[in-house]
Amino acid sequence: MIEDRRGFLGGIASLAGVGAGLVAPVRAFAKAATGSGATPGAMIVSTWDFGAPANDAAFARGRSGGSLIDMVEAGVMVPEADPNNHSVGYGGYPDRDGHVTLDAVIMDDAGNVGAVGALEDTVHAISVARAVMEHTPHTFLVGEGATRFARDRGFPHVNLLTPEAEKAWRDWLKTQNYKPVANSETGTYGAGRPGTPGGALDHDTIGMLARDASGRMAGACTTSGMAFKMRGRLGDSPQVGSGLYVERGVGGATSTGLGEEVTRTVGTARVVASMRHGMSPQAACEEAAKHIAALRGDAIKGMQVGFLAMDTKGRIGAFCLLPGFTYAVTDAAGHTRVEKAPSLFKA
Ligand code: SD4
Repeated sequence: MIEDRRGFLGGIASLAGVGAGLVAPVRAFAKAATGSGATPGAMIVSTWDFGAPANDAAFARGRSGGSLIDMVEAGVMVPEADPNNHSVGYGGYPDRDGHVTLDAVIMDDAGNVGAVGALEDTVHAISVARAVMEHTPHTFLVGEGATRFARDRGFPHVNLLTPEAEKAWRDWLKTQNYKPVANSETGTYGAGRPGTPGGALDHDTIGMLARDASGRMAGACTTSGMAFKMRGRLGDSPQVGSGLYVERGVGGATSTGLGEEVTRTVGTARVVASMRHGMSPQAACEEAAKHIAALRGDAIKGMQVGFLAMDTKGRIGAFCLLPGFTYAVTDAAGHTRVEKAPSLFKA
């Protein structure tokens, strides 16, 4: 666990009252989780099959009295710390210059949000995003400033480039062929060994949404972005309304896949807006994916984008461009399953 010392911005934040009320325990969640007064529907959803152990960690945090923000943070910290996951946190594939850079956002349904982009030398980007939310007057820090903020807050300096990821990068340098591969994220969860979702040109993300029995919600999204991306490239993941959006009384959505396609359509804000206007989470995810396809035509051929949404009642929606997007669902009893999302195209 990362030491959380008070940095110089801590004083500003407490003066401003930033993040007040975010750490109240989720009693309603605990009630639902123990079965009394349980509401139907999902409690936690996350992208890809490696979301399953992350959901379990989030559920455990909720059971032990954590807030929704505590839950989504604890959940996505699992793949962030996994060196075998080449697309999130430690062990992530670097940019084309050999630097591992991380993007993350965390958000609740009251408009509290924190994000970091192009963060370096820090394992838990989501915790730095949370610190931005709770200890600064800002919503988004990037690059050198984000990394300096992480050091100021006491997050340890860690070299994120593992020997395996460095070898993949050096191999890639020989050809410098850049083409994202669809669905390289999914893979081996449940096959008896840790998930290794990364292909050599992998890009992926964990996006997670959690709710309590009263329908309050929070979400988190964290990634190392596209493997071998241009230095300075930011994807959809850390951007509110693209990688993640949560709205009180409506629900939330998160995205994965080729971030540029989600960013140009502000995909998750669109999904949540459709839900606000009465669409089911499933219909809203389908509408957003179809919109990308209609807008972009041949430009998205062979590219993957996936949307995952949950409303305040725990109804889920998931839809993608190409077959292969999977997601993990945890119910109020703590049972987790992995599902396949329907797709717009056959292949
Ligand atoms: C990005 N959307 O940086 C992220 C990558 C991702 O599954 O989600 N891949 O573009």
